[in-house]
Amino acid sequence: MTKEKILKSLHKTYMNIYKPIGFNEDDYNRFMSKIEQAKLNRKKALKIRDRRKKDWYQSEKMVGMTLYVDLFSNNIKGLIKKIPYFKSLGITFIHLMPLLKPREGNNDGGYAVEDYRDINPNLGSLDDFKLLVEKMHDANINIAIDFVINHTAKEHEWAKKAAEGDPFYQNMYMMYDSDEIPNQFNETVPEVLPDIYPGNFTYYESFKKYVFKSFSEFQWDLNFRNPIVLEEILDIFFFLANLGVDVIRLDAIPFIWKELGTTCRNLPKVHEFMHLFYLAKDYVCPSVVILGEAIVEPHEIVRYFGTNEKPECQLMYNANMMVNLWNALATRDQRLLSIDNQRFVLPHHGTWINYVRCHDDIGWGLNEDALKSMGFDPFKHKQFLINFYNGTYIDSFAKGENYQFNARTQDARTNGTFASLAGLEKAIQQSDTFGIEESIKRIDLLNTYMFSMPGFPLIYSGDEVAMLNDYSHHMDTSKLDGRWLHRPNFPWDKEKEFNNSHTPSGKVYNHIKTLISIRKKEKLFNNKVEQRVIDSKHNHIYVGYKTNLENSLLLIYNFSENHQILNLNHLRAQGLQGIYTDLFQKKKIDLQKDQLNLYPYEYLWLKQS
Ligand code: OTU
Repeated sequence: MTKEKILKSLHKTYMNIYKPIGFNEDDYNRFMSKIEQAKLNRKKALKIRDRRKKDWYQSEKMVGMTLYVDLFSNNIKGLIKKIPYFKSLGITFIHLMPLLKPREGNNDGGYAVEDYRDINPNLGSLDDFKLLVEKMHDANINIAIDFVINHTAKEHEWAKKAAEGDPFYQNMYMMYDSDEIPNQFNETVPEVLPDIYPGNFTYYESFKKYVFKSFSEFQWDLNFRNPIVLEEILDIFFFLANLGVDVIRLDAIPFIWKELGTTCRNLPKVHEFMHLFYLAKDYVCPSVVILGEAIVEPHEIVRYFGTNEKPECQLMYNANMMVNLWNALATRDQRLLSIDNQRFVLPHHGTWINYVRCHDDIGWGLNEDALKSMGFDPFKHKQFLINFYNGTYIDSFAKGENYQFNARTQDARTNGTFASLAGLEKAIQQSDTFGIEESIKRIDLLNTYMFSMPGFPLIYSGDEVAMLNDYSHHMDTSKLDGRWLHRPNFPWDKEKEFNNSHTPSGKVYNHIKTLISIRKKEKLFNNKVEQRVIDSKHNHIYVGYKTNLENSLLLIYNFSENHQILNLNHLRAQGLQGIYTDLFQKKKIDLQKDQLNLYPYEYLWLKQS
């Protein structure tokens, strides 16, 4: 976009948001003067970084990892020492879980920020962080950090001044004198944490106000109707960008705009804000990438990419594929993956972050229409998945726990590590050697699948060495939230096992290492190359196809623990032919044959040149 075009669109978007609620050119000029200032403040070294290819994050070389600094390496200095670990694996992108200064005690894993302009003192200082970014960049690793824009901790200085009664700061939050408006909101706004922090408001006797809070009591929602809030938030955005951060993860974006009579999720104004963020960052720091965090219905997630004409986020979490993978593992049925993987066309800048597990729970948001068309009752099916993964279902291999169980609706989400949910924990407990082997096959299958999908893979640290659930958090009063089940300390004491392919962690680790090295060498994994889903006419077998002018890749996955036979007629009928070579085992497959026999949980990346 040209400078003139960005400025024109900024004006238009700003006015779309603020004109209908009574703001004018003066407010816009104040907003713009902050943006111009941020452009002047952009550091020289980073301006050079800004010149790199705009689509750098779409490369096949992108392989991500998410980690908590304290759980992984105690602190930032410790993390710098671990750079060789990432290099030897081949990681090129690291998302550091919240590390800005949080409130003390329970802070939702850092998602309750007290000071956005400082680092959590338990992890280090701003200087440590700057050094970390420098060293990571030297090692060709991009850095992402969280920016929690929907809420601050109630200990943030704005919140403290609001609680002291200062109306200027009270207007930065959503505060009400009586329960009249809160009650109206409650009629239509669902609860996020009905179990631990029910309701959407908290009443504070000390300053006699009802305060809007979507999440925990100590996380107060910001009031984006107040343009000062936007200005402050953008100012912090540029402050973070100026620290050299490459990707900024905007947390909980669906929640930032509220309107009476609605669910206060995914409202049209949120999309105007996301476009505004995109334009502002394109103007000030064009190489910085916006990652949106919206774990909502699939058709709502995809809207946060915006369009070619009106871009919003460049990266989004592919939550839909993540749930479909766990569904496929439990049912051995891949059809939802096939259906959903061809549902949306993304704008050019839009890129999925593919993942199997993350620091949050799994919410069972499946494509209900597709389920119905397959003859499943969506409610019963969700109950099956909940019980399968909490391990109560009779034939389940999984060991997980319910999260936010709602007795009225019987609804629940699921906690647990990748390996425990995939069966490794149960098999180890039962000294079941065959079960251990089978669970590793499941883990390898899911990782392989995730690594081959359009977008780029993101490993949740610990999963690369098959970490099991951590039950010790039950003893820690600041970790009462059930999600700590899958947030264990990284097992450096077992580091020797990682490269020992006779142990489960070694097996999983080695396979990931192989995936990374193959993926980085294969141009067909660039995000620009689309993937076509091939109808395998087989519930257990997923087939995908990628091609550019020179080469093609055929991706085949057997989601069952039994041998399966793929009828190659169906592939030929869809225009595929010739001889392919598997990138893992080097075996050759001729599509002229009648059928392909697949081993239990077998995966193939077949290449034709
Ligand atoms: C995010 O998640 C973070 O990932 C969580 O760790 C935080 O607790 C939370 O925000 C509050 O800061 O409910 O299950 O659509 O789904 O923001 C995950 C967005 C969450 C929400 C998402 C939230």
